[in-house]
Amino acid sequence: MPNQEYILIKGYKHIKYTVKKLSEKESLEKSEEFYHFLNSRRSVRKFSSKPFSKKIIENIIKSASTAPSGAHKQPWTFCVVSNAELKSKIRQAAEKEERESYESRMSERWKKDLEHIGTDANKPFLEDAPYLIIVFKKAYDLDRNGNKMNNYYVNESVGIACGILITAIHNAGLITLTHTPSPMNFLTKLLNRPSNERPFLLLPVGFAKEPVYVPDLQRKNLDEIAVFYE
Ligand code: IYR
Repeated sequence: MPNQEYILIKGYKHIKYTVKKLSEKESLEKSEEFYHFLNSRRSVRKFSSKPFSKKIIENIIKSASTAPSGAHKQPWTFCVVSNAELKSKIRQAAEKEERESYESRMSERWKKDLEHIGTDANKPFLEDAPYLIIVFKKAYDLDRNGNKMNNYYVNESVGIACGILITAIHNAGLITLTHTPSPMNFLTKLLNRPSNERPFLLLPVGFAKEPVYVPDLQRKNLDEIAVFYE
């Protein structure tokens, strides 16, 4: 930006920043509206293959990348898969791991806890959704000469970015769900990612295949999730 107001702090440029001022009434209304909007988000497991513009996915990813991160390292890579053959390979590999998990890796108690959600080892959404976003965390970065550069609070940073990603998906009128096949290393191989990147989360993005039903879940009340020290 030309002629942008700035000062130097310890030799580093700091630009003038202003946040749009709201009246208390506007703030209350906006916070309430946003809560209701987010409270209408649900994880949906049945996707239609209805296509939509890649530009929407690009905006969603740019939104996620506004997340704060340790030392502003932005330690993430968002891989977007729309290629049918690759989606099919991902589905096959994920279902193989999931079958193993549901059959022997997950405890009976864990499976019991999941029963009401109705998940199993079949993951058709990995082929049905027009886009899969696979989020990788960067354990470290490499400079031009291949030297390791540290990243900080990587899990926290990438977790926050994924929260914003999910919010941006909902804001665009699309659906997603957080899929965490375990172990996830097959994604590193299939997507040919470098050794400093580790798979973090997989999110199919698209539209629901109507009619769609979701579990009748209740969210915790404020007094169960917050403590006020006044
Ligand atoms: N990763 C498996 C199992 C699973 C685990 C939890 I915790 C969930 O909330 C949902 C699923 C799967 O994707 O089916």
